[in-house]
Amino acid sequence: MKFYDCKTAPSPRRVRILMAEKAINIETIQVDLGSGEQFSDAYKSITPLSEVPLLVLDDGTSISQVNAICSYLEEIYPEPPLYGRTPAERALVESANNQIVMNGLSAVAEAFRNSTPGMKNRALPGPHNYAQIPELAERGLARLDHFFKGLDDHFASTQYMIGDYFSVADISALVCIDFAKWVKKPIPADFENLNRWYSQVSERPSAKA
Ligand SMILES: N[C@@H](CCC(=O)N[C@@H](CS)C(=O)NCC(=O)O)C(=O)O
Repeated sequence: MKFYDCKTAPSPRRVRILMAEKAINIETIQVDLGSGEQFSDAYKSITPLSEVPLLVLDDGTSISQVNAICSYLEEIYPEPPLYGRTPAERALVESANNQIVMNGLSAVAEAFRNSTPGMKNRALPGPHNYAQIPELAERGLARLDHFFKGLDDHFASTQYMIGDYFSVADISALVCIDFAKWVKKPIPADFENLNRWYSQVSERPSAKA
């Protein structure tokens, strides 16, 4: 297997943390997004999406999208389980993970990609150029305020995203909070519950991935 990564980018970090939790070692190839390597003919011949992360299996099967890659790795490296241990827990993990992607990660991406000068015409990842819409950057920041408040309320009564069980939803939320620093949105100091959870998950060795 080969894992196509960019060590500074948030999406592949979600996969890296999952791999660290499971102590998986996969040959890793860095794609330099800063210099536009994702648009090179060599990389486009592997994935027309021009995005990272990407997992290429030994038979040449190419899997894109963080959620698909992480689910695949969970199947073939089931320990420790990060997608739930019972049918109900699996449903709760998937529900929480989807909400973090929709309401958290996409809000940061919206704010970052629509306001950063270096992202001009790159308001969305992928092979097509889209102009920035400043209103979407503002909306992303407003959505993040709501997202942080929702998490702070959530962690008032629970240790992790799903009870006392550390899951892939915690990985996604951790990466989201760190990504939010790119748009100057740290966790507000008075969000004690969210800060407690963040310190706890950040201290796991996998968080360095
Ligand atoms: N929906 C994709 C999103 C992946 C994504 O946004 N990747 C970014 C890096 S964090 C990327 O490849 N950006 C390339 C670009 O901006 O041209 C997934 O879940 O894997």
